Amino acid sequence: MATAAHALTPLPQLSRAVADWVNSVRELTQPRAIHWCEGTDAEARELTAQLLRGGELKALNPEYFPGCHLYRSAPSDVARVEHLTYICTRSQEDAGPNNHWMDPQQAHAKMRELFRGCMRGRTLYVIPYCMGPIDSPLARCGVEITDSAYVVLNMLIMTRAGRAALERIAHDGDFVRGLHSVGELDPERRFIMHFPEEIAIESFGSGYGGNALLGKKCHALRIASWQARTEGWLAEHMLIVGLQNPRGETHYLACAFPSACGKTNLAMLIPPDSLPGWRAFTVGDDIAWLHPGDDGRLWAINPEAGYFGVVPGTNPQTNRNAYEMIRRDTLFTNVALTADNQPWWEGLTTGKPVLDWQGRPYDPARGPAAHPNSRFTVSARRNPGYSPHAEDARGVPISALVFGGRRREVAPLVYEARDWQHGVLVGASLASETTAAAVGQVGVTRRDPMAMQPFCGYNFGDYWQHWLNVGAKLVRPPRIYHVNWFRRDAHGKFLWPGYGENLRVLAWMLDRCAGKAGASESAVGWLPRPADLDTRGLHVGAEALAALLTVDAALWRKEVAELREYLGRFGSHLPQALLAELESTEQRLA
Ligand code: OXD
Ligand code: MN
Repeated sequence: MATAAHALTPLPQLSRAVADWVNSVRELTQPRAIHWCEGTDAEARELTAQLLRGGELKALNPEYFPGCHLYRSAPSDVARVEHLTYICTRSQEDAGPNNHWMDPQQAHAKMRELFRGCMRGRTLYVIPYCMGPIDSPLARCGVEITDSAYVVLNMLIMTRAGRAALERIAHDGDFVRGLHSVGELDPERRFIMHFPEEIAIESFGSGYGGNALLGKKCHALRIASWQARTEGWLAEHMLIVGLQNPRGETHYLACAFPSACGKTNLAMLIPPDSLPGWRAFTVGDDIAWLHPGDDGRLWAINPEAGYFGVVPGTNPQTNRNAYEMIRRDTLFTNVALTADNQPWWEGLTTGKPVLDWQGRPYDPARGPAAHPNSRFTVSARRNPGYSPHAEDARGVPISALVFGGRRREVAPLVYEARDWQHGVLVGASLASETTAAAVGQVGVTRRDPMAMQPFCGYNFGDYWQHWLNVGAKLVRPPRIYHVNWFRRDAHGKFLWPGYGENLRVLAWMLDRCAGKAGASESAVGWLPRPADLDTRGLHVGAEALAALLTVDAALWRKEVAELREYLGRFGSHLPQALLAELESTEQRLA
């Protein structure tokens, strides 16, 4: 039964530790007012009204997009900033060559100067939040302090935020401290600092997504990966999807892909009409916390409660459920507008943009109408395919882990690792073309082990050893796969249709797990032969399918030589077992 509002303990009295921290931040940042977030709908409505009055939010066409709003970020603040993101550990070796590192004392001193007085004339918001179902022993809590009401609105959608989270913090004792200020949005005064040894985050100068919604990348990946290592679990950049086969059995897969490579689409997969009887259920679209269970299987929860998805490309053909989901109660960031105030983005086949993402009259000569990294923020409950088990306290059991990159060549459509140890090498070997999700050049192939290059809070060498250790605890480990939906032919055309058709590949994996599907052995792992895939109704020529399922030994020898060079950078931290796997692969390719 709901308790009357007047009977509730005031939020600042719930946790002494949180109140003391808020006080010390108040002294440093000098805000005009403090707002503790209750997490109620009324509060979200009030904050929305306030941003609408101030012109920071724009209401979208209420007939076609009820409850939807547009936010435009500063043009220099539209993506994650990996070059300004630091892991601050006492020893640089603990952060590893995969991270930018700063000494914690130096970083704190630098950030103190940036934060000093930065909230004068602003409101300081306190957002207690829980990552994961509020009653799950696998969930972890944090508190974000921010001076951005836009960040609050996002956090209210993306996490379980408010009173219940603070009650849990008061009970559990510990919480991740995340301090954020948009500052002056000056790219020259922007830093995203992580202190895993203190479970703390300090982010200044950006109001955008992964830089500012601290529960997401900063907490649920960078800090959580560190916590997971100490506690014996894994925090991964993975979607979680349940697939129900025509016999009514559901199996769950957790899939790691770099940013903007289709995780949301795969998590919300719509089975093609030619594969009747299949259904897909989304548990999560970006992050998975994986725990070895008492039964020797790997269990997963999604720490998030919403989706912060890439908008361009979303349409009824590519992702009907996402298209429907974002037509109501959705916060859009950096999309274009039509004449009748509907959001517009590249990939929509209807409507016409009149204002671009910066609010200027649309001129194709200036580039796309919507920013390529424009986003929607929406509650997971709006997803018509939201899994009935997404909120289960113990999570869902994982049958297969899938790594995938965006590669024009080299990586075949799919292959299966020989065992867990080999699978760790397969994950570590992930490489992908860069996307607009982070500032920097787009389309360059870079190493992105386990899709965690921007997100692992410690030395990758130690991280791979931790993966091996977790595998050793699993009596029934998931099988491990690698996929590439992005292979192209000599003319640059995609060989594989992707989207719902990916189900054919996932179905093969699940049949392999059940010991029912065939495969042929290659130097890099097990591949389906064309006949092993269900190709009923699939419009892919025999030649294209053969190309998709080919391992080109010459290209792979080059690939593996590059991988050896890359892994060598981790020196004594590189697990011997991984090196041995690499050597076996080299021998098979020789
Ligand atoms: C994201 C990302 O926003 O990976 O999920 O950049
Ligand atoms: Mn992501």
